[in-house]
Amino acid sequence: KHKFWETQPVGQFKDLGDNSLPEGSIEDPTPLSEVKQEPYKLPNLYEWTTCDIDSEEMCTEVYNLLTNNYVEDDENMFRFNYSKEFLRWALRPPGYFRSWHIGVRVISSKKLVAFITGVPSRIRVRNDVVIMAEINFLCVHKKLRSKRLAPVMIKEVTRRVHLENIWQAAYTAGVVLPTPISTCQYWHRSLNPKKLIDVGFSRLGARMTMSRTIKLYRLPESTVTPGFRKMELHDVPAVTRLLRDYLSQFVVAPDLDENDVEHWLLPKENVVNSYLVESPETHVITDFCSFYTLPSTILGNQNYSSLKAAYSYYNVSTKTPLLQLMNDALIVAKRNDYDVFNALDVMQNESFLKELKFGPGDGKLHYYLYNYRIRSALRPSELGLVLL
Ligand code: YNC
Ligand code: MG
Repeated sequence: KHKFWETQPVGQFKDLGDNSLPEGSIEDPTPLSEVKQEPYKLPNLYEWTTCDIDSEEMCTEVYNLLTNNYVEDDENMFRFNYSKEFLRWALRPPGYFRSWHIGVRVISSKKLVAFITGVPSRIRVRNDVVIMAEINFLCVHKKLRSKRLAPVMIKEVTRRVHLENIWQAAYTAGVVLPTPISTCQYWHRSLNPKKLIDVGFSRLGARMTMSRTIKLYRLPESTVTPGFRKMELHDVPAVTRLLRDYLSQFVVAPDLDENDVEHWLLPKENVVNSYLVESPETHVITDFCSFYTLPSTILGNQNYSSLKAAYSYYNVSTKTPLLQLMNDALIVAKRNDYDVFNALDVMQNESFLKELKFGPGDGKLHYYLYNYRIRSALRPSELGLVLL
């Protein structure tokens, strides 16, 4: 059934429920001298290219490939539209390897037709902190689908990860592969219900009018928590402590240091937003929330071409109730013209989703580890990891 994935060091369906298998690495690392030195062979007419995402020209090529060929919803109404600034942010975290930003071109025309990326990350699984690659942005041009190009790209990124002496990876996908460590669900909170209904993202509920719907999702102009403000550079040490402490409760979570927090969480216009609560009395930072910006292209609508979506990222509450903190996040997202606020049911998110009027989406998101076995699937609430 999975001709490629059956050959890979991942949890296999046949082994589900076999508790005799140990947790952790599936295959031992090999000496670096035994890692294949030359790239995997592509079909004739295609060649590998390493993408210099710093170059405006290369970044535009990647942006155009993804804008036209990346992930769509099941009904092909929307397609992710990661911005160039977002791609630069996502692909250049501390310690990144340019060799892990991999493209495929048509030799004759030099047209970019496929892409896959990795970035390094420390991920803790129970008590084991493992250096992994986070694999993302796997994309094959629509005209080249179902030709088994994806397995070659996955093998090539694996080879380049191995060359850096890294042997594990984490990734998410909407499709079921061998075998998810957890299966999560997206929830959506309407901020601009009229537009969402007009473009077919949501539907008017039974016995609801448009004006009642608009009233239902209305939010106040300003946030309610005293001391709620945007995160700044000088907050990095305090936010790092807050996050490390909070994430330690989850089975799988990133092991973040100050450099990671500065990169991943310091606000970046149109890419990532972070807010915190600084106690007006003690000036202690007690709570934190963040979301990233990922618009979707609206396919085939006369009136609208883009949906502005916020995606819940990392949130920590120690003093402000999580419900109130996230309500403030919704308020700032609404004030900044987002149409919808999305969140997975990971971490403690279930505690606010229903009450803050999020509705369940139809797609699922499956989380995977490469070359790392987990005894049995985790509940979404045991996951402390959000990938982009
Ligand atoms: C997928 N999303 O099952 P089997 S998510 C992994 N992730 O293999 P072909 C996938 N594998 O089942 P197509 C996958 N989708 O026969 C399909 N596959 O064993 C497997 N879509 O290859 C599939 N982006 O080339 C099958 O399929 C084999 O032409 C079939 O290409 C697939 O970024 C794709 O959804 C996804 O652009 C490129 O459909 C194409 O259909 C496409 O014939 C729209 O491939 C965009 C899209 C995926 C977003 C993502 C995470 C990717 C993770 C890859 C796995 C990483 C492993 C770890 C490596 C480092 C290890 C170290 C150390
Ligand atoms: Mg293919």
